[in-house]
Amino acid sequence: MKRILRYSLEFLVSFFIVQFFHCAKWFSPSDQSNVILNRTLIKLDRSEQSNLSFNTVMEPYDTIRDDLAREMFTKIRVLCWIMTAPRNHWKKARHVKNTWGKRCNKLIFISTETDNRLPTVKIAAVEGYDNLWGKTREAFRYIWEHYREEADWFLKADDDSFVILENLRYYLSIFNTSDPLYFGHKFKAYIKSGYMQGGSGYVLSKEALRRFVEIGLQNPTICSATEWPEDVEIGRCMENLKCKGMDTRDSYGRDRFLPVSLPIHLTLGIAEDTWLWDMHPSYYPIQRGFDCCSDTAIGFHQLTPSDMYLYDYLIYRVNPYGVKDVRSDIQTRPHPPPDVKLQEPPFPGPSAADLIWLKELKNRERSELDRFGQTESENYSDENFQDNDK
Ligand SMILES: *[C@@H]1O[C@H](CO)[C@@H](O)[C@H](O)[C@H]1NC(C)=O
Ligand SMILES: *[C@@H]1O[C@H](CO)[C@@H](O)[C@H](O)[C@H]1NC(C)=O
Ligand SMILES: *[C@@H]1O[C@H](CO)[C@@H](O)[C@H](O)[C@H]1NC(C)=O
Ligand SMILES: CC(=O)N[C@H]1CO[C@H](CO)[C@@H](O)[C@@H]1O
Repeated sequence: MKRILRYSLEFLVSFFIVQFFHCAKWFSPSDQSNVILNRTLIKLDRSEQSNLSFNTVMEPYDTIRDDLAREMFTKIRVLCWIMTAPRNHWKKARHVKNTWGKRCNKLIFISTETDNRLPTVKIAAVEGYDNLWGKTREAFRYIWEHYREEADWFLKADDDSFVILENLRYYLSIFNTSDPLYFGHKFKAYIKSGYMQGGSGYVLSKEALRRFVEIGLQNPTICSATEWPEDVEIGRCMENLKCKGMDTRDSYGRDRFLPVSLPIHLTLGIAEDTWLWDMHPSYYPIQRGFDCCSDTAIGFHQLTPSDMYLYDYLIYRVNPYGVKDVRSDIQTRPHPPPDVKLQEPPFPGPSAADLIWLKELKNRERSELDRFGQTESENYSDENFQDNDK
């Protein structure tokens, strides 16, 4: 009896030791994650050969299980156009089509070269980062000419943006597209009434788009024909055309359009991204931690192509078992944003003392995050996934 007990005990101990190393192997930051990522890459490459991701019919309803979302899909029609470039058709844009782009009522890729695999709309503009404004003008002109009857709202996004269309429709449901409105994350520099940052997407009402194309594009004193960052230029144009740049925060002041990567919003906060803070401060106060971001968030920015699948999976496919909707106050219509009448002055930014405190915090947290990043994800980068064009 004693011997049996001893053997059982020994077996149990060795079992746990083996399991421990087994687990440790999985959690070790070395090769394992690479292998997993590599498998994803191989899969993506195969779909290139088999045309899987490009030539499939878009079936938005496949992804919309909820009756309410389905109803919103038909009532609040959103045309999405994606600014892309020839070298990114395959590298980035197709991943938008494979993920969130499916949920737009109409999805259009604007580029300077035809590519039937996406497909793209080729517009007559010079390619290049310095020429985005020219591309934007031509894109909106094309969309107004060809698709004005097919949508109520017109979203511009990049090939590294992610948009939750259901939350966009929910937010837009309190507005009238016959009013001259435009929406996004508002920055306060350059333009008196602010402008919407381009990366997390911005949205024009039909009336704003009409004014832009029929009035603005005819008159270079209203909409400049010179090259400046496109989001600043469209902001200037919107101001001149008396289109209102709306507050898109939720009623708790949390952002719905998130201009930098989500991990930054959730940890350091965008005020501590000095580049952003010095050059392009936000119009409204911003918050960090979970209060940074609304539970009805809409636009995200700075995603790698693999992030598209990560977001899609976490937002649409995972359901924590036994948890339906943790929010008790979700309304059939959203509460208006805090500054719905656009009377708040621009947020002055932190005081000098705050800035010193922020700087210390930033150095401390960034070095902690960097250390974490080095051990956990240094080797996640892969040639095919590098975002090296900005
Ligand atoms: C990834 O796959 C390629 C071949 O497809 C191979 O050459 C490379 O060594 C792999 N990398 C890792 C980290 O497994
Ligand atoms: C991919 O599409 C092209 C053009 O439509 C076609 O010629 C080719 O056979 C397709 N490849 C596969 C593997 O289906
Ligand atoms: C939207 O505004 C237009 C013009 O101002 C008006 O005719 C229309 O009835 C409004 N629609 C709704 C749903 O309020
Ligand atoms: C943390 C980690 O595993 N880093 C490795 C990443 O890849 C380089 C080169 O392949 C290694 O030298 C690092 O040790």
